[in-house]
Amino acid sequence: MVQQNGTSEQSTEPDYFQTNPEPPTLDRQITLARSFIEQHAGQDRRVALVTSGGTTVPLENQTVRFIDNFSAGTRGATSAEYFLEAGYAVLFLHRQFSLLPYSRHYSHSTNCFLDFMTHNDAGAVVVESEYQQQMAQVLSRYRKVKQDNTLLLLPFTTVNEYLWLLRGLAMQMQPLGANGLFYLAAAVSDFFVPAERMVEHKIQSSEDFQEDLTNGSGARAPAAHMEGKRLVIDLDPVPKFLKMLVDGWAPRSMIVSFKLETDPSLLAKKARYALEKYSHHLVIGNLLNTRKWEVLFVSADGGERWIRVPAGRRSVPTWIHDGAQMGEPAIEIESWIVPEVAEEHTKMIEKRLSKQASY
Ligand code: PAZ
Repeated sequence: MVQQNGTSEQSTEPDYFQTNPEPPTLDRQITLARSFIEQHAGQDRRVALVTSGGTTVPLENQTVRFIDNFSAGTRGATSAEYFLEAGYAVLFLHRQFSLLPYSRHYSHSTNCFLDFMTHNDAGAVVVESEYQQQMAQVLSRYRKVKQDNTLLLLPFTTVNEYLWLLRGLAMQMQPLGANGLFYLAAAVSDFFVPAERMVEHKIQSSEDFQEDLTNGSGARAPAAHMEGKRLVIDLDPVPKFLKMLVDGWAPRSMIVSFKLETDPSLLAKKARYALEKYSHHLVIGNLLNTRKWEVLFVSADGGERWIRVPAGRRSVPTWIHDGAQMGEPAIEIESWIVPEVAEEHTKMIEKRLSKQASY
């Protein structure tokens, strides 16, 4: 496809991976993923790659400053648990130190795990009696996942690490065919600093320490640089990785992407646009302020459908009062999203099988 500026969209892939360095941990992570995928392919188990949390955009090679986004990884970590419950093995590609499946229930920002503990009469540390039941349930699900080796945690921090990992993992998942599922819940930066325009050292704010970074060569200035007292940041667009995933890296898998907006009037339009542009299977739209209790499914067959958790059953932080009744457990919207995605995945696999049988 030729864009208005005359460059080919597909040509961005080799360019990106030729000009932006491979992360030093990539080989190790891909090796771990390969043996995980082989184990589950051998057991004819479906494998979901769940992406989660936000990518960073470093402004310096020796990074002091970086651009980040809001995502805590709640959607990804929660969804991963429901995929595991549905029988999938999960590659959990997540922002380092963001929420993780199972431990998310006792994370430091909402529920400090120490608040669940107490001393018994003998002085031993034990779980408070009121939390015993809930913690026992989480613990037994976690133990089962460890025992079956159905969850592999793969961390990233920068958008560059994310892109290299996504590509590498997608290639490893190719032998799974239709049994592979991509569930792209991470908040990936749309803009970045390309390696060739990244400064090595911390950007100096004081005019007394600034150097001429182009050395009079006429080259483009570094993407982040000082102009007098002002910090100027001039970012390049991140290549359209969803296009590369659908067309090249994972042509036989089911691909589900998320679309985040803040303007309600744009959500359906943008979700449909993404689906038509990339020709994958499903876009799940959500709005920043309501994402924990409503999402919009936009599917390739033309359907658009809201899934909404009713007020009173919403899973919201305890300091927000939404009228939840005592004794009514909150519903995590992912407990509705994931079974629907899994059902669509089943339909896709059955369609493929019947097509193969008719040849
Ligand atoms: O991580 P979180 O639970 O706070 O937020 C989840 C989310 C809004 C990042 C996710 O649902 C999403 O929409 N991801 C895709 C964002 C985008 O690239 O449009």
